[in-house]
Amino acid sequence: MSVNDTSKSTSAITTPLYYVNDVPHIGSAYTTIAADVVARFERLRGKSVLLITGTDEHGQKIQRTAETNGLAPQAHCDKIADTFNTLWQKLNIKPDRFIRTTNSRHQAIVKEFFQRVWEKGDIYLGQQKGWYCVACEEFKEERDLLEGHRCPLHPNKEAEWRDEQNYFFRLSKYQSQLEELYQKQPDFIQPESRRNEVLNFVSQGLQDFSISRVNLDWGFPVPVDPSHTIYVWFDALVGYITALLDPDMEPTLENALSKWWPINMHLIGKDILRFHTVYWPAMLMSAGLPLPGRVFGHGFLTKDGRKISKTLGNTVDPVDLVNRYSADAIRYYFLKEIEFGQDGDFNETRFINTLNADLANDLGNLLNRTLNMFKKYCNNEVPNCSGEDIPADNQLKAIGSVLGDKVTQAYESLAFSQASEAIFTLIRACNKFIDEQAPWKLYKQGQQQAVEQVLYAVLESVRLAAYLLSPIIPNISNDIYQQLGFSIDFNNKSLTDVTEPFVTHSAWGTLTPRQKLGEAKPVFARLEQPQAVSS
Ligand code: ME8
Repeated sequence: MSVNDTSKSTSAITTPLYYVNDVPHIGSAYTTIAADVVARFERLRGKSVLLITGTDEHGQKIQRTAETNGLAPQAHCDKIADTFNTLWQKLNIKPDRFIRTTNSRHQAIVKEFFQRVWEKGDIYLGQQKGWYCVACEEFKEERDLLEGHRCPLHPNKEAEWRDEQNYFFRLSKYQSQLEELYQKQPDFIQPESRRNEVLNFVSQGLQDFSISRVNLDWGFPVPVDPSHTIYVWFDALVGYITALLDPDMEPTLENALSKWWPINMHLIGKDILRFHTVYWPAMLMSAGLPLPGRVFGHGFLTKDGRKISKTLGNTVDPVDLVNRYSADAIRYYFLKEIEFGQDGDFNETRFINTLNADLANDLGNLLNRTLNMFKKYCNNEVPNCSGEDIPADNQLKAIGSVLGDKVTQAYESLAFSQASEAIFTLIRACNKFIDEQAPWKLYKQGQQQAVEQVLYAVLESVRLAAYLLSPIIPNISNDIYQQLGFSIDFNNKSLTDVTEPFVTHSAWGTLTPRQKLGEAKPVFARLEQPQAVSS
């Protein structure tokens, strides 16, 4: 089952549950914006959507960070979890569930899940010897480490040698079932390059992995042996199930799975692909549960072409960005400028240039000049015509008539950049069309019907663009829709196909004849390049 399976009217989408070792950074914002856009698009189409995000709060990394900050682990987690919630609000991200893995309801679900896997005979006590990267919370193969046993993902940190008794999960038992899954459901792992990466990893042979730790307090006790704590990843992945519980439900596995399972899509970065496409499906197979629809592993962001890292001192603070610009600006830049799935770069000069070119000039100015012409030539109202009255060879009608389907397909495959590009092709065609048709000349020549048809075609195209862009830039779309005389609120989660049908609004020719138009107001103010930033 995938997110584009239209036969299923409910859809659960997840982001990773982020570690609370630090406040959110631009990477966590990136994934969560993308997930919010998918959720908004699904809602626009009339689906019931559950957008899940949250925080991963156990493990050695968090315990050590709390100690360094002189706080009790729970107090530390509470403080950082709040900063995630605040950022999502600022970015106009509307999660339905915010799961925190230190929640006692989650403990009940983890316990039951563990028990199922235990009863299946897939957990055993063994000796774990190896190099552990605390930052990844993962044992590493010696061959995968850099000189000095440093982890390639955290080169400034040395992996630690461990030799201890742990409980293990029989991952190796699921090798062939996993391979069968990847063959039978080729879109389970996306994009294709990530799928190949996983196939290659699995074909080298899977090894059992340890799912408990000793000498670590900050975690849930292993139900069958409280001298061990459950490995943070085993606990966190099950968080996706806990998140499905309605607030008034008893925390049982049966309840959690009753409404939204299986999850349609896990949206993650490429760094945690194995956990989601190998470990997690094997754990679910062991627990006898259906598998999620798909896992999409997007690329990594860099800043000015360099890895974002605290050590390099080039982190991008999403709170600062949203305070200086706006939620829509940030949402638009990251989804338009970076092909989702590929690595991408943040550069402030390009950020400003893109926003000015697309949102201030092409879209904002177009709306403004069009509404001004309506005021001058059409009594500030939509003419008494419909899309059908516009000749079929009108180029805007030709582009606009196929745009809904094109953009739908792009959103379904998470090709946000393609979706935006297709929409802006129409916007740019509008600007050209006005210049070519020169409605001011037609007006002077007394060709009122021709003026009305030109302006109708342009305004309708702007409307369609605003509608299709609404998952990405909901506030700007709201402003545009308002100026066109509609009362839709794209931030309202209960937009349904009954009250505001997607089929009507995503088609070209929906403007209401004789609708009074609003006052033309700028929808996106031009941005100035900050002095200190160089390209
Ligand atoms: O891995 N570019 O949490 P985490 C793009 N707790 N995305 C980035 C990024 C970057 N430079 N850096 C991080 C964990 N991300 C676990 C998850 S899930 C049950 C447990 C994003 O806080 C990206 O989505 O380290 C990546 O997968 C995630 O943050 C890692 O978040």
